[in-house]
Formats: sequence, structure tokens, C-alpha cells
Amino acid sequence: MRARKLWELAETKGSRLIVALDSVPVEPGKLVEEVEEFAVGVKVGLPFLMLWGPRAVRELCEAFSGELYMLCDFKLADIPDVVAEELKLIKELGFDGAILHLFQGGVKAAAAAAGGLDLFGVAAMTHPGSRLIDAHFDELVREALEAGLGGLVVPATKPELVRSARRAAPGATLLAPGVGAQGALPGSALEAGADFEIVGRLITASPDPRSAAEAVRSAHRARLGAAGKWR
Ligand code: NUP
Repeated sequence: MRARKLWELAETKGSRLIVALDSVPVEPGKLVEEVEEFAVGVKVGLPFLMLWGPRAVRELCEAFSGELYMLCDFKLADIPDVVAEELKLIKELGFDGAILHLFQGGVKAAAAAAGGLDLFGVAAMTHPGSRLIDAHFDELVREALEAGLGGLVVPATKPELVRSARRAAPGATLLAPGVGAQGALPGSALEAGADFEIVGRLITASPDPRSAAEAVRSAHRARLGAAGKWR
């Protein structure tokens, strides 16, 4: 299933940038206002939830879901009944989509419980210590596709895996974190075949988040334009 709202916003805003909000030090609404023009969405992580609480998450979704795709990254990796409950609560908070781990299995059950949320399965991770997950990359991609997930999370720090995911899942929406603080250059994952780049600290820890977000979007446009892929 294609993440329709995400792709519609990508077209209308001309952006492939999803800003990751984790340990956001300043009032989150203010930060999101600064980057909103340049981003297609924001991804809310567990540190954000723990710092600011569910009410702030709900308020963020209410305030910005007209202009931004709201993606939840609460590290879903539990037994199917608990994942189903988590997905229901995530939907109630106002999110459009959620990142789901794949290694724990039960992916079909999660897909059946998505309740209209788009699900993006983690097929490999960005950090150097993720060799156990990465070793099962092909099987995890297959598991996600068989369960009908429309999207995958792939590591910008490992472009060969981005390319593999693109080959194995030509119609899937590929989200790539790992840009900036973790070392991948803005635009490099798009060039390798990802559809969107998830960028956190490069923007959120910058003294000027607005300019940082604008610079990432410019890099995206330059890379995609050079590849003749910018629509
Ligand atoms: O493999 C992954 N790597 C990763 O960094 C899967 C993720 N979900 N993430 C998330 O992407 C991570 O939790 C963080 O929210 C974001 C990257 O942030 P940054 O390194 O750009 O600050």
C-alpha cells in the first residue's frame, strides 16, 4: 500500500525531507514551524515522547498534520497483541504512519492491525553494530513485502543496502535515516534509490534549524535533479 499522503505532500511541497524529532530541546511547535516549509514530514521518536509527553505529541499532530506527514517511531517490536494495541494508540494520537521493526516477526498481524496507518518496516539499521539485523536484510525485506507493507526503513549509511532494497522492492516507499550526524551526506541515499531521507540532529541541534533544513532540501533537489529524477 502506497503512503498516499506522504507522496502527495512530496509533490506539492517539492521535498523529500523528513525531520526526526528526538531530544528536542526547545518548544517543539516552534522548531517545527521553522522547518515546516522545507520538510514533507516529521518523525517523532521515543525521546520526544518521554520528554514532552503524549499530550504534546497529540498537539503536534493536530497543529501540523495539514502540512506535514506525521510519522511515529516508537520502536514497535513486541508480540502481535501488544503491537496491535500500540498501533491503535498511535492512530489515536493523530499519526499518519509508523515505523515497525521486522525482526520480532508477526508482521502480517501488525499489518492487519494498522487501522489505516502506513507501516514502514526496518530492514537494516544505520549504526555499525547492527550486523545481526543487517545479516537478515533479504529475509526481512521479503517478510515485509509478503505482509503487504508499502514501506521500508533502509540505512543511508549503507548505500549498498539502499540499492538492494530498491531492486528487491521497486514499488516500496524507502525511508533512509543516517544522514548528517551519522555520517551520510544529504542526498546520498536518494541517489542510491531511497525516496525520502530522515534527518534529525543535523537540523534539530543546529543553531539555525530553518537554514539547516533549507540546505538539506537544496542538496536533495540538486542530487535528484542531476539524476533526472526531480519531478
Ligand atoms: O536504523 C535506524 N537508524 C536511525 O537513526 C532506524 C531509525 N529509526 N533511526 C532513527 O532515525 C533514529 O531513531 C533517529 O530518530 C533518526 C536519525 O536521527 P539523526 O541521527 O539524524 O539525529
